[in-house]
Amino acid sequence: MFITIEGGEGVGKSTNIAYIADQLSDANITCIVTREPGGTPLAEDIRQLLLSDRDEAIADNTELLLMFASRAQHIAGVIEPALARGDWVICDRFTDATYAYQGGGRGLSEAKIANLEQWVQEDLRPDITILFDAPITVGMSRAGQRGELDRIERERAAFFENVRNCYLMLAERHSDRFRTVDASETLGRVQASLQPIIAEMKHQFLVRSKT
Ligand code: Z5A
Repeated sequence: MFITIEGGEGVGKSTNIAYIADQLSDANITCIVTREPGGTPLAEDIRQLLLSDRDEAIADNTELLLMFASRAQHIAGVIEPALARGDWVICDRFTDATYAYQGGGRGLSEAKIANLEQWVQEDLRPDITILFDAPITVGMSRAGQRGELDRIERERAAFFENVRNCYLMLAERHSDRFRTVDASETLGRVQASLQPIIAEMKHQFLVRSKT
């Protein structure tokens, strides 16, 4: 299975990915955890280009193309080989983040993103996407406690409101694969609400093992 984890800044994606991976590995499901932008040495270099500060403004189209350049490398080097081996992949952000940040946040057209998605990914799409949703003030205050903010994290509140609204719209549109979790709750409650989703994944593992 190809599982993607989405949501705004500081909502708890990394914290809960570790929890989900532990639960799956306890059920003898071999999974790799990876992230975007990044996931291979070259893709991590592109991440640095995208997130570090520079005097020259990055044009919106450049940002979009770098996201997909990183993704193309990540798919070829990590995601497809893992899925071909039969491993599960848990990816911290994927193309829904592009729709949310470059589409919802920067205002780039959905059609442009959809073209790149088709070109770079062909028929690769996530099987399940877990959206960690919280009011932006919650995630920003959690992320802010970690210290220095990167180039995208320094955007204005309106940008992040648009990102959040776009994620919620995607969850509604793709309700077959999206599972939305209220990430504003305590960690204990968030992990309790992950239980039925993890149970669903384990069930899928049993079904797929038999076929
Ligand atoms: N980006 C893009 O624009 N387009 C794309 O296509 C892609 C990405 C793929 C890098 O992503 C940036 O790239 C991101 C979008 C853009 N930009 N921004 N801004 P990233 O995933 O590396 O960055 P991030 O969203 O900022 O992730 P993060 O900061 O690592 O946040 P997180 O993983 O969701 O949160 P966390 O580290 O697990 O938790 C944050 C803190 O909160 C931590 O101290 C936890 O202990 C605490 N925490 C977690 N859960 C709770 C609860 N429930 N209660 C209390 N405290 C909690």
